[in-house]
Amino acid sequence: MFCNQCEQAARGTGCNSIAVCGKPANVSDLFDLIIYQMKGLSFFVEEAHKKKIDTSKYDRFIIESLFLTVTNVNFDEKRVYAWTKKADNYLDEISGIVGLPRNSPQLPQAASLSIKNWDDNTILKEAQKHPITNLNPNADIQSLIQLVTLGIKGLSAYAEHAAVLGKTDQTVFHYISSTLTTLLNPNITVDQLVGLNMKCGEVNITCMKVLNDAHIEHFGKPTPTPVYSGTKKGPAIVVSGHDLYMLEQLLKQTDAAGINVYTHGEMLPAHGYPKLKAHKSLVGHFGTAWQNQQKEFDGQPAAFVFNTNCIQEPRNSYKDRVFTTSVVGWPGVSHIEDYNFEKVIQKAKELGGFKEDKFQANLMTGFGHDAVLGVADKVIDRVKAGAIKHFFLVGGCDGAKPGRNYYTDLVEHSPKDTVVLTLACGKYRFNHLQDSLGTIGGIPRLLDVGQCNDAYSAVVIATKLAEAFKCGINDLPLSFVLSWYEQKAVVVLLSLLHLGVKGIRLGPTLPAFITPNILDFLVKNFDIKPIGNSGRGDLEEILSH
Ligand code: FSO
Repeated sequence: MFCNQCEQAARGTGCNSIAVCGKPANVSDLFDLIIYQMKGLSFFVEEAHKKKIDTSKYDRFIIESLFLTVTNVNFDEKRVYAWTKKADNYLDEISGIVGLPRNSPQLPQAASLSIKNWDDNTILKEAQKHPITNLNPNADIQSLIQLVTLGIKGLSAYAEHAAVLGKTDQTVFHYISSTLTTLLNPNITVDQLVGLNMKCGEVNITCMKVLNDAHIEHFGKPTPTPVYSGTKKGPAIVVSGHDLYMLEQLLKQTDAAGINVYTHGEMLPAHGYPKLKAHKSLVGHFGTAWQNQQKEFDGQPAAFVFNTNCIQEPRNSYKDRVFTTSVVGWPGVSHIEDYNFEKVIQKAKELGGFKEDKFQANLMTGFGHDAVLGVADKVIDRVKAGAIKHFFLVGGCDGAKPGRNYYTDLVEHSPKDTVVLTLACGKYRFNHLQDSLGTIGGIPRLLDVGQCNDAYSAVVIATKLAEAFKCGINDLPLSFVLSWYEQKAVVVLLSLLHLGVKGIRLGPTLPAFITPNILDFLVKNFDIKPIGNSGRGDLEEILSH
């Protein structure tokens, strides 16, 4: 194996025996094979388009497969081996539909490779021939191939969240299948790849809009909502991930069962949606960001459901009460296929739940673009009056590295005439500071816009502010300070670059798959910079301009 797709890449270069995230070497190799198979499947999808054949079944399978390979999603080798076989069946099926047998000489190898009747060992050996980290001898081309491939993984995750809610967009599917097919060309050029990367960012904005609309259509517009963080006496289920549809299905079943349901990590923004908070069993929020789960779940008398990333190895003290849904997997952990949460409810009852009410804090969430733009006049007045001097978007992923205290430092020391918008799990570095940060004329200084996919809301807010002040986004008193960890953050970054946002500060370290030349390109064209040594130092620099 060699994997450098996330911010934890060992020694800043890559993991080559067992991954820092805990992914075994064979699973990492199999992920490479799945990407290769998806390139083959994309080739057939493109052929099917030429013949006007409906490809929706295969489009959906491609995004699910790529989502499966995102960091901290699936660690279960049995399910991953089975997935490679499933992919092979899809390849067989579509080759029949488009009338191109898999042994046709004109097919690319990714489309003709058949693993039918192969044993696990043979599949693994084949997987090792297709590392996504070594596809092109030119390091810069290789770097751009990885950037776009990882961007497509993140895009696929968002497309799958929307698809679960019944919303899809052909632009997204067409971009993915045509790009994966183009990546099969060994003579692909730097210019082509730069274009594909920028397009990935553009298509992701469409995708995040589709997801945002799907959330609003299904659950109502999020509104600012205080969330009880802590525990309440009684049987408990804690839900971690991003999938609001899964949460809704669980809440329908727990309302009648007398079980308390808590959000964890990226599920916190669920409390802002009217149709979700109407459920009486949704009682509050438990814990903080994904990387604290082992400590926070240790020995707790609650059942835990992971509906997307980020899952970590469950300790023995709670492994028996962990459940996964959708593409998430951990070996030896129960997987729920059909939104029937009877087993989870049963487990929560058996465990008895928390013994007492233990309040920790009130966390505010639900400042989506509708809520923020609802007070846009007030915000604009405060800016014109000089009461708000600067906006920061401090968002992205949280992670385990110590350098992430930078984000706490920056927000904690942001001057009283500044407003911080935040999104994704990186908010846990500072959302406990909400009360001490206070308000400006009734507007909270820290606004939680939502999950990482709600970067769309942040883009809408920035665009509307720019319109109100008759300027471009880069002319606003707005600075982007981002933290990244996995591939959804990669695609959000590509979206910001597509919008022409300049001067983004990115940390805690730069991606291992970016070469010095590509970094130079990003610096020259987008003025992208690594975060400095301290949040305070960067604050001073930002505000001095
Ligand atoms: Fe975080 Fe994990 Fe949402 Fe990521 S929980 S790290 S960018 O999966 O998706 O923000």
